[in-house]
Amino acid sequence: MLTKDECKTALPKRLLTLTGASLEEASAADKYAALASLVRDYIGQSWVDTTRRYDNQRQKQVYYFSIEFLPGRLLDTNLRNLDIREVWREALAELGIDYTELTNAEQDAGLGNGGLGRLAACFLDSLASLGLPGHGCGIRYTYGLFEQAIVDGMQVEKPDTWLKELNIWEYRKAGKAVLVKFGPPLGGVKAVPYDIPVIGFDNRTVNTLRLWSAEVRDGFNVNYSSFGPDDYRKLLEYKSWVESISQILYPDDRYEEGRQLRLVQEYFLVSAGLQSIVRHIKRKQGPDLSHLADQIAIHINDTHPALAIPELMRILMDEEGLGWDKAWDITTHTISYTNHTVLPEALEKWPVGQIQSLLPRIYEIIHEINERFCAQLWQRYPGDWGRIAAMAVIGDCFVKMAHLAIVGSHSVNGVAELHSQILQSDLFSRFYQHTPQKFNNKTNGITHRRWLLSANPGLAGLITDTIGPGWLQRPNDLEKLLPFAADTAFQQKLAAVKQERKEALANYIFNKYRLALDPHSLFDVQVKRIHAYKRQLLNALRIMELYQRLKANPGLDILPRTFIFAGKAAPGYYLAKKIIQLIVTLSKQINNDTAIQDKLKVIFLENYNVSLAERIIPAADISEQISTAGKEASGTGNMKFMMNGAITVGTLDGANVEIREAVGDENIVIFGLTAGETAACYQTGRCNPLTIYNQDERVRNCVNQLIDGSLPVFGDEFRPLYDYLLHPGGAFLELQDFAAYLEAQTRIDRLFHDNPARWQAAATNIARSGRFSSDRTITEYANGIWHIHP
Ligand code: 26V
Repeated sequence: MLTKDECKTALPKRLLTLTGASLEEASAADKYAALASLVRDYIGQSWVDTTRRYDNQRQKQVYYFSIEFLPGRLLDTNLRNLDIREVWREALAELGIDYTELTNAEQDAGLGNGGLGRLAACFLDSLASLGLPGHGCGIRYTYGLFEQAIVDGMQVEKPDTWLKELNIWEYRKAGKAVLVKFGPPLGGVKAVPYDIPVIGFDNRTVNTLRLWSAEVRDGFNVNYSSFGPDDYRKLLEYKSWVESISQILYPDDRYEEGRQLRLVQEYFLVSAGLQSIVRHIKRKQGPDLSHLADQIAIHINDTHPALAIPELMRILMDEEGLGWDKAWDITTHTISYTNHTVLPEALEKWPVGQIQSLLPRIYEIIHEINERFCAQLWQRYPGDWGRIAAMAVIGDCFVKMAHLAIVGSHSVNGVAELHSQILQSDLFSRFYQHTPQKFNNKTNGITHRRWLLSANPGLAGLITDTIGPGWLQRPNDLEKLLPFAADTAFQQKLAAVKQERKEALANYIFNKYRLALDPHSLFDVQVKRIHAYKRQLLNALRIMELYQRLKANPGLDILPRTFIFAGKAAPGYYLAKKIIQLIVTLSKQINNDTAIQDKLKVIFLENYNVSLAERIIPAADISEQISTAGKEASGTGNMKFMMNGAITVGTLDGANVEIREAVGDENIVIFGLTAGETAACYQTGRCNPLTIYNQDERVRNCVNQLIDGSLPVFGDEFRPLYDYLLHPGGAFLELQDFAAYLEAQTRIDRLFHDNPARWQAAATNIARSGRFSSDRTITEYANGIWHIHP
């Protein structure tokens, strides 16, 4: 480990070799690169040691396959986990370099859409920090999720060029490339791994996130003698096809559109990943693969990597010479699957013809899996054609990826208690009846190291001062805060920390948008992907209602509120983009209205990503988690807010249910229809929004404003939202829950009027957030599904 003085000499030296710049002329990005490159030096040995330890001890290892990983920035995390953060901070300070400015110069690794990809990143952090042998397997997209800008009130998308500068954290392993074979005429594609170290917290464990990049295979078509213009064009076409595979992350997490390239990406990921794993096992543990299921576990994050099932079958049979039954036994005991959504439009299904032509051998295997599975069903449920058709892997000329994933794995889990219940009783009920032992729950979690320790150092410091540092290793120790929740001195310190985070966010917003916020107003926050079911529109409607009420009665006794929104809409998701436009329009109208004396402000922050989340979440007073009950599988933002002492206003959906159990009814504000009630609504068709519209004047007033010219837009911009809300059966029950939501907001007002009660609630939320650490989640996966050990 370097001393402070060594750090001070090392940095300018590295800066010079790496960027050719002196300390004086170097940009923040240069200085970031130099420091990150120095950190690389520390990692190498532990990385090699960790790998050797796993191999020598023949430890069972888990590989987490995911089409998305959303780690965000890595420098600060890596410095901290290596326990060299403080020495570097001091060294930098003495060199006159601002630590935060330097770390902020890092580009986010944004290779994911939202919750699913961020969960994968939290899981890697917990695996390494618990000293567990577990690695990530993904795609090295040249372009991550698009950058969002708001222009004239509307979202525009710009490419995310995160690899424009050298990516210090990746190690290209050209010698470990594998060939991924597609059917003719496409042929083979070279998959080159780029390894990123995943550093455990203060435990000398360094695991690997392996991201695959597509390249043309070596020596492809280099034939100098006959190299006419036509050959050149063909070569370029082929090259650009190959390179397109790992070019871009699909920016939609809503509609499965059946795009060919997406299927290519999915197979590319699983084939490259499995081939390299099998090769490694054979090299280290010998050629006999009959005990593979004891050597490794493969986890598939949603169905995107579900082709791992037929691909592992193919490798075991065609390349290793095993028979079907043995191969099937190994495959099903190796693979486990997590479902992340119940929305029917997001469930993957691929046209038979598409798989057949792209991956003929893989299709044959899927076909055989289906035949055998249906035969087995026929034995058990003779004559029950309806059931068998509903459960088949192939039906209506589609391969149903969730069915494939369930049939081909030994474990199927949902991501919160309620969600797992819904899988068992509804979405996968027949599979549950058939093989109940496969089904289980693993409630999501978040890494408290990033989302509390790093994102909110002030709060982390207060916690450590109060209960000691044990909570870093054992997040459940946060419960030791409970005795202080009612303590006035502690509450004051908690309030001061929150105030400081709010001021920092207000400064950021002022510098970027020239909008002055009142840091003493309540920061009421909804940040997440924009989706109809997440109901940002419901939030917008109640802001309209409150604004109208305040206009009518400027003396109204309310606590001033700042409504903060952020989130990206899928580029083709028209309604979501309209919702953004509505929010931006409201901000124009409300922020400029002097009649309401700055009591309300609305802001939509551009380009929500991990780094922006790290700024926003610690500054929140109120966390809006208001999805239609039964639709949000878990949510993880809800946990991040709770851990930072925000009070949740939420429906009984996803993990909100468990947050409520953890904190008790006095420390959360729950409202609205339950999952049972929303399901009944959808089934009976009795919940006509028009009924509510006609009954409730407040609803009518707000909804009408969308089309009656009250909002500062030209033309009929918001008619689509109006139509959506009133369309029978179309909407996500926004109007059905509207009155309950308003009532919930009055409960929030009441709570925040009572200072001791409010800070007691905040403290209780923090104290009870330990169970939502991904360390708990990963421990459950490790013991219950993967059977791996530290
Ligand atoms: C789905 C699709 C479908 C079509 C094309 C591309 C694509 C890409 C991603 C997805 C995944 C959607 C599922 C998802 O992100 N689920 C979220 O998972 C979180 C982690 O478990 C959970 O907290 C959220 O509630 C859930 O919405």
